Amino acid sequence: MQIIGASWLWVCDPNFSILKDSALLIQEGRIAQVGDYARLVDSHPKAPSVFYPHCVLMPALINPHVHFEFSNQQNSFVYGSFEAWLTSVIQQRNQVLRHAHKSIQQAIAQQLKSGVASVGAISSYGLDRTLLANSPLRVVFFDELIGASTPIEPTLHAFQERHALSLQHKSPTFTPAIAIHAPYSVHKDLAKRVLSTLQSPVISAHFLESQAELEWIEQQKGWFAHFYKDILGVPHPKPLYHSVAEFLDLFKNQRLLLVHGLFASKEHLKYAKKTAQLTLISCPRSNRLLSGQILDLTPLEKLGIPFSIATDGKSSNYNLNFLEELRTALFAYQAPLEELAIQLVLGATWHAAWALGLNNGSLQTGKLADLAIFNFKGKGTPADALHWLLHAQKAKALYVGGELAI
Ligand code: MCF
Ligand code: FE
Repeated sequence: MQIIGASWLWVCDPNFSILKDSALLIQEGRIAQVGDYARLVDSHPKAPSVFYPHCVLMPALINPHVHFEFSNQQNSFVYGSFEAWLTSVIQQRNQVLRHAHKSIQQAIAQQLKSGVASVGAISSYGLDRTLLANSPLRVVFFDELIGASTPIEPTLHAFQERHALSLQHKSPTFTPAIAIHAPYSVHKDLAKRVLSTLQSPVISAHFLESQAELEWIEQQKGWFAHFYKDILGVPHPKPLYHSVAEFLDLFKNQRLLLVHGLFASKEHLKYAKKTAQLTLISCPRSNRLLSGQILDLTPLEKLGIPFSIATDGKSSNYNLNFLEELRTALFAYQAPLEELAIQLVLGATWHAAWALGLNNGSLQTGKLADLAIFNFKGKGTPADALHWLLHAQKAKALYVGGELAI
């Protein structure tokens, strides 16, 4: 049992409640009580207690979409067009993936330093599995399925083997899950076989990240025809799905993270929301570098679709600093400033926890004691979120399941 308190406590519930001079009573890695610091100490005199003055105590942040395996990438991939980027990935990825060990460890350290305790890690090859399983991070580990060719069996068996290795690491801080790479790269029979034979508590998929992807599915033409013919050597390529809806039907009633969605129409989003338990994951720096666009939040707001921010991987970013990613979103997205800052904080806590199916992301009784503490002289008003976001550089302390991680 321990008591952790601070000058300001951000509950990170949908009302963005702020408590002054408050604390958490922590028992067996969970929040047992939330209340006034002095009163909690009085009523539990034997519990060790710590108070962080001039600080904010909030749920540890959650980065729901990272490709750790590409942490070595600096200037091997081409930016400025999604098409040029994807071509360069096909050509250069082997050299980028080599000797990635040290840079993966640095990327993990960068998460912790930015106050991130939970990640949604997209793993294409399993190179990051043991490093993540042995790290202090709470990880939802998405083995990513990719494969457009038939017969599907060789890819299916290789994936089953990769996922079986992940299942061996299953623990309270390591949840194996499945990612379907994208509509342009995963054969529907393969996706269906994987999703019907393997359980996944949550599914992640890249979705309508480029105009070319939309044109390929909806009009069966454009750059992807050239990509399949000339780069992958497929003689008569056809899209792998008849429509966007057919891709989304793979995920009926599942907890689903759709990543990017830059070229999704309101109709696509409406259908996705109806079909699955949806969260939209937006990666503003990756989107700027690859597709040259920033997500429009208006349709999400109109449809009541929750969103969270993520860094993506160094495959499409210059670092994995989650606080910098949130700040980029603050400057790039069109929305009233103070309210946007609150929504970005809630996206990184409350909504991201729901998206990944984690019992954290909010300082409420029963939640896991995954906590971040930052230096911050607040005023206790809603504008605090904005001022914190503008200046936050690194966490002063980070707890995962009540244990100090940094
Ligand atoms: O989210 C970005 C851009 N969209 C698609 N894929 C990736 C991203 N960052 C890394 N990737 C990986 C993906 O997991 O790049 C490869 C896959 O391994 C592209 S397809 C060969
Ligand atoms: Fe990605």
